[in-house]
Amino acid sequence: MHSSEQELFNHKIDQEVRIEPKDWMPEDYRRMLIRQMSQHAHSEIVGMLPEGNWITRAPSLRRKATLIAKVQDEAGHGLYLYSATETLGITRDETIEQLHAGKAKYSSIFNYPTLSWADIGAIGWLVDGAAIMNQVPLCRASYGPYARAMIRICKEESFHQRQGFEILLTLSRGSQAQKEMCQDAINRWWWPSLMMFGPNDDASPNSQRSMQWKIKRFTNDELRQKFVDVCVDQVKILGMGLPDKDLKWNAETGHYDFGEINWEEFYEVLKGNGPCNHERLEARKKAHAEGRWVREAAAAHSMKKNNLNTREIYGTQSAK
Ligand code: BYC
Repeated sequence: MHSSEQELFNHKIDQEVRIEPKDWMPEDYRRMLIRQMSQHAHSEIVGMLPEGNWITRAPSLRRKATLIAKVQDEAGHGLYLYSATETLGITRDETIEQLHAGKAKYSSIFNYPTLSWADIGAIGWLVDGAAIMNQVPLCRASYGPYARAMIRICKEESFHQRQGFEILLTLSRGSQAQKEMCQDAINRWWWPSLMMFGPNDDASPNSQRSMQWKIKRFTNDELRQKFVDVCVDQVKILGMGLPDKDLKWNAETGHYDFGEINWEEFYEVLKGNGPCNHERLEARKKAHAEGRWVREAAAAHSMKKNNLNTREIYGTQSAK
């Protein structure tokens, strides 16, 4: 028998038993999840913007249809994650308000511009590739609703990663100008993709507790290293290079060593000073304001439908 709720919680974490919304949980665990999950949800939604930028300019009908579907998937990911976050006792309105007020973060990567069509390929290959590396372990996160949402998200992300790689593969076999466009996109997205994994482990204030609670299963540096190792092989298939002169195989560690990340740039982006921070936040606020009538109409419709259902039920009962 367990003498306290805290012990029962610890026992569940030890035994890999999922924590569910109505279970007792420490306040700090709840807060840690709300922070990470809501920021994750915001990232999915803000992440639609750089790619949405290319829907009207996709080079063929097939590319356009695929890109629309991908951007739509990101909206779905955001919605599952907002719903999963709501199970922790915060409303969707509150989390969105935190984003719009600049209090909640979203992934640094979405503050960079998409300058050419090749960027859509690079986002798929590198950004979605980094996302998968980080998110597959989250399918085993200790909080049930988060882990379950991640399963479907990861399936869709792996399709996204492949469509991005295929865009780059096509460009890499094209004209000289297309090859250059491909290399240029890789050069610009490589370092920001490495930053997606977060600060180095010794500068990551949340990692230790998150790992103890089995929310995160690997540290930021562990996942970043796995990602680098995978990309070094994949870039060879493209016949392209990665923009890092320090990248080299280390037989002792069995991994690729890589150069120093520009952490000053990372923290500037986090502070709101990246190339597109202002633009992204304004776009979200505008969309939210312009979508107000849709939310109100949906709420009114739902209320009307519920009233009708209630009447139908009462009607049946009174006829008995
Ligand atoms: N950008 O202690 P740390 C996608 C913050 S969506 C911004 O290591 P933690 C996609 C961090 O929040 C990709 N902020 O934190 C979508 C913390 O600040 P606070 C999003 C970052 O949580 C559409 C502080 O720095 N994926 O892929 O242990 C289209 C210290 O960090 C970043 C997720 O959200 C960053 N890169 O670890 C295409 C995955 N890194 O909150 C693709 C879920 C760190 O204390 N999240 N910070 O003020 C996670 O796995 C973890 O939250 C992180 C950070 C690994 C990101």
